[in-house]
Amino acid sequence: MEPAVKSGFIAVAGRPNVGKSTLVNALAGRKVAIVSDKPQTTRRRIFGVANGDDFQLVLADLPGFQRPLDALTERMQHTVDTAFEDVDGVLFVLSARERIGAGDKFIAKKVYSLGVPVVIALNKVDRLKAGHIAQQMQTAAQLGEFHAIHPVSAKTGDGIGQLRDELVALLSEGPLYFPRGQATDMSDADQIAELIREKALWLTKDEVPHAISVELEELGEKYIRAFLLVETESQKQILVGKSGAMIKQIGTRARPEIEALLDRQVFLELTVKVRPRWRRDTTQLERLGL
Ligand SMILES: Nc1nc2c(ncn2[C@@H]2O[C@H](COP(=O)(O)OP(=O)(O)OP(=O)(O)O)[C@@H](O)[C@H]2O)c(=O)[nH]1
Ligand SMILES: [Mg+2]
Repeated sequence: MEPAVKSGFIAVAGRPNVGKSTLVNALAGRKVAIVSDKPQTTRRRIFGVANGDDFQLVLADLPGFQRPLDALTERMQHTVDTAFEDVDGVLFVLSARERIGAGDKFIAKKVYSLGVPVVIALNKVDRLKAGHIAQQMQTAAQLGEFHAIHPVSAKTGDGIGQLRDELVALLSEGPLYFPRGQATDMSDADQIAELIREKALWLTKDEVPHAISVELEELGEKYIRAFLLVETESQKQILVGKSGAMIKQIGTRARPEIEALLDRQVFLELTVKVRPRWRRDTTQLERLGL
């Protein structure tokens, strides 16, 4: 018989770009969620699983809280709102590098009203002066009745072990929700599409990153074909690049990670396509799993 484990779900909340996905990856000990320097990288809920000998901590990585602008961001915010049902706690992520302000207060109002313990991760403390960190800790503490507060760096791994222990302590005895060794609920196809999108996000700027979506067309033993969807012809030109340089660069960066995920060599074929207004079109969004 399997020995008893402590298990449960923790929702990860915070403003866009504070490092929620980086933190989920650090806690899970594996890259499950894509990360970029652009806000609104995460578009739907992703489970990242941290497995220990006697625990299974399931983290729900979420889009950042935001004011909806179109059908896509509306659905992203809906995902966030519904993700708070039936969790054992909330990991409220703040960036120590930014002013803790109105956006964080708005989120605090929501998470402190759920009736579950709220653990604050004050992230991005790497290379910050101790005095500044202490000040930010104080401001963070004033946001509500927190259960615990941890200064961490998801990037360097500083404080991650203690934070994991803190979250595991919130769980009670329960079943294994995922087989041991499985770190996410995402299919290979979804992870591949996300990895391609991640590389495209890092290489583009302004409005372009927000207009990109990736659709996997073929996932074969050898060949992987994917479409990068954008909304306009000019975005397409940017993504293709001069003589195809940009799309080639995206492929070159994505392929090694895809090969590591699948544990085999593949040919990756990427095509950029214009799909006008896909962010406003619910049929398109559903097709893209958003
Ligand atoms: N210096 C530093 N940068 C970090 C740290 N954690 C995350 N970042 C950076 O912050 C940026 C955003 O990281 P993400 O993990 O994508 O942030 P997110 O909160 O998931 O963002 P959304 O999904 O857009 O809401 C990236 O450039 C990360 O490399 C950290 O501990 N220290
Ligand atoms: Mg994210």
